[in-house]
Parts: sequence; C-alpha cells; structure tokens
Amino acid sequence: MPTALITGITGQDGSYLADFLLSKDYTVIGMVRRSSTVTFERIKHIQDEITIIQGDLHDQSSLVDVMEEYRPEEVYNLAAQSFVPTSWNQPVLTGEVTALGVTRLLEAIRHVNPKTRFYQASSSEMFGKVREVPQRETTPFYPRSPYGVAKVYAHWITVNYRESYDLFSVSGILFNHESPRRGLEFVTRKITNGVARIKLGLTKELHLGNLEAQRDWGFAGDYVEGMWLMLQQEQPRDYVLGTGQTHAVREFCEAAFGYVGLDYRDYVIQDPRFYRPAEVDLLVADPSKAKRELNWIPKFSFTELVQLMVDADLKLVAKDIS
Ligand code: NAP
Ligand code: G4F
Repeated sequence: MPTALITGITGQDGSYLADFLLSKDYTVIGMVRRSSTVTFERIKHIQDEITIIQGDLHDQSSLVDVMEEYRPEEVYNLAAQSFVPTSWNQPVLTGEVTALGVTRLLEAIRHVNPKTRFYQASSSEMFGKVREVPQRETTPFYPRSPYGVAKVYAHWITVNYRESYDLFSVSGILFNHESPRRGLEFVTRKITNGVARIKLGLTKELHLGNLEAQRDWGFAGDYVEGMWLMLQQEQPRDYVLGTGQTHAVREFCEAAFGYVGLDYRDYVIQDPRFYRPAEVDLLVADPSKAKRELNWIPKFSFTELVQLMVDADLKLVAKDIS
C-alpha cells in the first residue's frame, strides 16, 4: 500500500486525514515541528500506527531528508500558520510558513522524486472580498489578510510547479470545516466550548467579534476524503470543497445555545477586541466541480455539525470539572 506524508498532522485536518488514510491501509508518516511540549492531543489514539518524524516548513534540509528517507507516493501539505488574526500580528512568519514553506516542499519533491503527488491546503480566504457569489475555481482572488495573501502565493506556486515541471500538484480550495478537534480560538469551537462552560455553570459570558460574518461551514471529516480523492484522479486539477450553504456567526450562536435550551442574546457580548482590520463578509462555495468529477458530497448538515460540536464540548468540560 502507498506511503503518505502529512505535514500538519497534529492539527485538526492532519489528524482526520491520518485516520482516513489508515483506514485505507496507507503507511502514514507525520511531520511535526520541534516544540518544548508535545502537541499530540489529536493523534494520541493513532500514535502507535503512524511514524512521526521531525521537520519544519522553515527548514529546507528537513524536507529533503524526509522525502529521501520515506519516498512517499503522496504528500499532503496541511501545515500552516492557519489562524487569520495572528497573520496581522506575525505577517512575516505567516509568509515564511504558509507561502514560502510550500515552495520549499515543492522543491524537495522536484529534486527527490518528481513523481510524488502533492496536495496543497488552499483556502476560501483567498476569495476574501468576493468578486462573485457563490465562489468557484475560476472566481478571482481578493485576499483580505496576510494569511489570505500567503495562501494565494501558495496556490499559484502549486499551479506553477504543475505547469513548469509537470508535477502532479493540486490545490484544494477548502471552505471552513470544523469539528470537535477544531482549535479553541476559531469561532465555531469558541462558541461550542463557551456554550458548554455556560451550561455547566463555569462562566456567564462569551465575548465574540463580528456576528454578521457569513461562512460556509462543513464537517472536517468529510473534507479530508475530498483531499484524498483529488490525488486519485488521472489529471491534476484544482477543486473547491464546501457545502454551498452559508450562515452568519449569529446563526451559529443561535443554534448552539438553542440546542441546550439557552438564548444566546443573554450571554454573548460583542467585543471590539475580536474585530479584524479587514473582514471577509461572505463566503459560500459552488462545489459542483467536485461533485461532478470527484463524486464528493459533504454528509454533515449545519445543524448536525453544531450539535456534534456542542455534545463533544459538554462531555469534555464535564470531564474537566469532575
Ligand atoms: P491547524 O489545526 O491550525 O493545524 C496546522 C498544523 O500546521 C499544525 O499541525 C501545526 O503544528 C502545523 N505547523 C504550523 N507551523 C508549522 C511549521 N513551521 N512547520 C511544520 N508544521 C507547522 O489547521 P487545520 O484547520 O487543520 O488546517 C489545515 C490546513 O488547511 C492549513 O494549511 C489551513 O491553513 C488550511 N485550511 C483550513 C481550513 C479549515 O477550515 N480548517 C480551510 C481552508 C484551508 P503544531 O501542532 O506544532 O502547531
Ligand atoms: O473561525 P474563524 O477564525 O475562521 P476564518 O477566519 O474564516 O478562517 C478559517 O477558515 C479559513 C477558510 O475560509 C481557513 F483558511 C483558515 O485557516 C481558518 O481555518 O472566523 C470566522 C468568522 C470571521 O469572520 C470572524 O471575524 O468569525 C468571525 N468571528 C466573530 N467573533 C470570530 C469571533 N472569529 C474568531 N476567531 N473569534 C471570535 O471571537
């Protein structure tokens, strides 16, 4: 069975992709960066089934070494500085990792084994101040954050290496996808964890930013299958993955609080500290190409996603206080 290298395996998507590839009998190599404490929370259930190696998108030689040692047939580049607000505080680091890191990895592939299939984790943030609704593969980009700008570079270098060197390199333009493994700083998880803490009496307030922003939210487990499907095609092509439905942050609050019998208006406080210098107001995907060519259809509805996340956070918070 093939070997796959996942960068960013300790993140939300990396952990679901590792689960998925193991279920298909892949040999999974996970690249992790060195830190003073381990960040294996999301992969501890599969730690014995995968090979963990150290490497960093900042460091060219570590990428060449891993390609030479494991010679993976597929590389999924999920590593990034992925939190949009941090990209205004650390724009250079964001560019180094999220943009130039992709060139470093492509160079490693090109020199060690140009037959390797490469997936780049591109983002609907590239559409930013959207030029058309819904957004599809041909919609022009207008990024609104240093993160979005870095992802546009990463997208085009992936396309460019395909066209320049004939690499099988594809860019998956994914709309927001969430899960109980989502980082606590992202708005969906912040809300569902806040709901659980309020319901269980640990706090009385939840401070949020812009409640009117609209996102196309799906379940992360559905999206990692789409990544894999892109690398199984005969031709390397770029695809948008999303649900085709959009909801405001306010609606997410309404659904999450409502699920446990609370009214979000009694607890949510709009706090300017969480506003962004430039906002992405509306994202909604046209995933018809993925449906047509990959037969990819997300299985989770918005309501099921909200309930899955609230239930998981209720369990987690209850365990923490017991
Ligand atoms: P995430 O949970 O923030 O995970 C990011 C991963 O990147 C972590 O494993 C992190 O390692 C790793 N990383 C960060 N800097 C690194 C470096 N210099 N070298 C090596 N690894 C590094 O993100 P996610 O939600 O799983 O998203 C996965 C990818 O998809 C990202 O590229 C993100 O930008 C993109 N994306 C996500 C969404 C979404 O809605 N989730 C949508 C579109 C695109 P540590 O654990 O050590 O921090
Ligand atoms: O959950 P968010 O931080 O996700 P955002 O910025 O859409 O980015 C995520 O999705 C992208 C795909 O489109 C990925 F590429 C990226 O890596 C990341 O996974 O914020 C969603 C919306 C924003 O409009 C934000 O202004 O929620 C709004 N929001 C309102 N209050 C908040 C808050 N966001 C956060 N993080 N925290 C708040 O308190």
